[in-house]
Amino acid sequence: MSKKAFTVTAALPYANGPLHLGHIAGVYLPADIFVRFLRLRGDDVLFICGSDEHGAAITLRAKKEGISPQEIVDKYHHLIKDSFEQFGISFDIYHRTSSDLHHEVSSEFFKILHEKKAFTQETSMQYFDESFQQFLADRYITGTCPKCQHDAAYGDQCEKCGSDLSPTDLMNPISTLSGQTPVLKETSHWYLPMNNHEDWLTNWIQQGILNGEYQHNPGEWKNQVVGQCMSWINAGLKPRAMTRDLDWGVPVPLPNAKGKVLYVWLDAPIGYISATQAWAAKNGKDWRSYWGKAEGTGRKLVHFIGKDNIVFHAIIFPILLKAHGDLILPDNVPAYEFLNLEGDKFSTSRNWAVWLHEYLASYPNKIDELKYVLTSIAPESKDAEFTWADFQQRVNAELADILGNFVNRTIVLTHKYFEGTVPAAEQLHPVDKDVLEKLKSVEQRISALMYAYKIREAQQEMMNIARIGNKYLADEEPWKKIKNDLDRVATILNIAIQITRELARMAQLFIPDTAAKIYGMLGVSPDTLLGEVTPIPAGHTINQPEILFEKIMDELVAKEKKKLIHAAPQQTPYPAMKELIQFDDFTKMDIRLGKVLSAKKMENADKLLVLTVDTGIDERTIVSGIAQHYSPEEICGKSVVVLMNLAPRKIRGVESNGMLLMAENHEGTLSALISDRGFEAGPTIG
Ligand code: B3M
Ligand code: ZN
Repeated sequence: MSKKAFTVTAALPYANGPLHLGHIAGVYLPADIFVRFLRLRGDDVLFICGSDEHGAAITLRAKKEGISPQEIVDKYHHLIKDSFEQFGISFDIYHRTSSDLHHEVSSEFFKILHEKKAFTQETSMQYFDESFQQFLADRYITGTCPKCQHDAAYGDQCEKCGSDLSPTDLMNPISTLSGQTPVLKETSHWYLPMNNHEDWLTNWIQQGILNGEYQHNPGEWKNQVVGQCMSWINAGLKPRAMTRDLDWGVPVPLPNAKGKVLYVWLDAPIGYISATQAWAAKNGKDWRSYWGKAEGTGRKLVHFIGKDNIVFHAIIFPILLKAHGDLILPDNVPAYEFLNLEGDKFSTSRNWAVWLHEYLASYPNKIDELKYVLTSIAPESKDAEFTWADFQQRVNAELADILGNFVNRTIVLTHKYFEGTVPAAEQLHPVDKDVLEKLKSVEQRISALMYAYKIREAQQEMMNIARIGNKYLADEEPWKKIKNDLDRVATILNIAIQITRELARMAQLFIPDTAAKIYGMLGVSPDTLLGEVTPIPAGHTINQPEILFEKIMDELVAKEKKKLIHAAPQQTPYPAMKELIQFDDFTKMDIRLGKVLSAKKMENADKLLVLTVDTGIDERTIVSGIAQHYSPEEICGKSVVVLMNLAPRKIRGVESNGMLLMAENHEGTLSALISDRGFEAGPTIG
């Protein structure tokens, strides 16, 4: 495949607080995986990020902490930068918008647009806080949204309905500085007449056409991105003020603009360009080959962002880039939905979050575990949920039991039967050839999924290599054949070694530390993704096995859930209600009172009991994960609530028909539900 060229940006995090897992899952981790993929394929890629250090988010935090905005951004810029580095997000540069270089670049950018008459200067009455002697825009003013009546809309956007607002659109406006009702006062600003750009934007977003030429494939854009842009355009874009009456930000580089700065959403995206210039200067490169229309022909600009940043990256910044005239526009804006936490939204103000720097401090050796889980649940097309129980389940049942187990068996058996020397593959059986063919198709699927930004599915394809390996060993049973067919065992383990290496090759995208460990065990250097690799030859000596993933214990889950709840005291310890369902949805469930007739522990399973339950219409076997809460003796004879019509499923080889419903309190303790009228088995619950 021909080499491609990319400039990849990740949204500049506001330097007003630490990063939490929602930021990571929804922007930075997918961007990093995408860039690792491009680098391994030999594509020319530059990965840009930095701290967004202007805007109300910063100054309001500074006021709250009683320190200067510069002290706020210095504190959080370094915390964020260090967290990214420790977590292994491999930016080429992590810059910052309070830097002199950024001020120069964004001022120059403004002057170019001003000289091209891209702005209109308008005088208007704007809200002013008399006690703070400050004009109010963006987060400095709040009020009722005229579109959806949300009573906490901001001066630039309503977070509830996503509407684009101006401060004077708000009903019952209140200053977020003083809490008082503001007055109207005259001021002048430079506006971007976005309404003049609707036609070309519509063509560009819907057809991929720019200046009459095909610029990108609109079919590659996510539906929710195109949908949000078109709803903004169809609602009629309005002129937007690109300057503010503030003292913190990039000063407007015009003589008659004292006390005015660039709007943060004008200067922040230019931060991608100033970061590129900083990197290029340091590396003797020409920054224009990463942004220039002439110099960067064929280069794809990709912005990884959260869905609340779509309008700024797919409408406002493209208008600015086009108005500038010499710069490329984005080829794609793969915006992510939101990640929620334990049934509620991440919230900095309510401290309902898992902070990345705290996770790294507690679990410095569990970075790939977090990367794998966050990619497994990535909110690519709809909001998703992080729970510590799911984290434990995926690490233990997928990473440890599938991936770790396969690699360990292959390495251990090669040592056991061949003293750690890769044996020769003698006569290949059809099953061997089939496995090797399957491996080739996995790489092709991963590449196609990655170029389509389907990173979660791509990771599942990587895991399928481990599943193929486990099935191959389980079917071929070298531990049995070793008794009388050494040649066959040699072939099986040679193939298993090649599968292990392919697993490492693909794992480099998603769990790079683990990939490095597997390459270390194999004793070979890491591969690229450039075409086929030569098999590890017979006679090669491998190294000793090492455990790739420690199991996550219940104690860790309990500790983190308790920490979360105590960190947000005003929180009820119980998750928020799930989304509403219709009555018809409920009537599909058949729930009845049952009685446990017998109970026994499931062999080799510390959490499972196998129950025989009288349901009033039958006696059935139900496998239930309550062994750590009830002994067989305790649960036997108890009346329980049974979800009858759950599709049967095999659990550790035992068919379970239905599910026991239990109450779980915030400390994870379970309680059976019993009738207060002493009903026997059979009554339906509805
Ligand atoms: N600082 C992130 C946010 O809205 C914002 C992104 C800027 S990217 C140029 O949370
Ligand atoms: Zn609204």
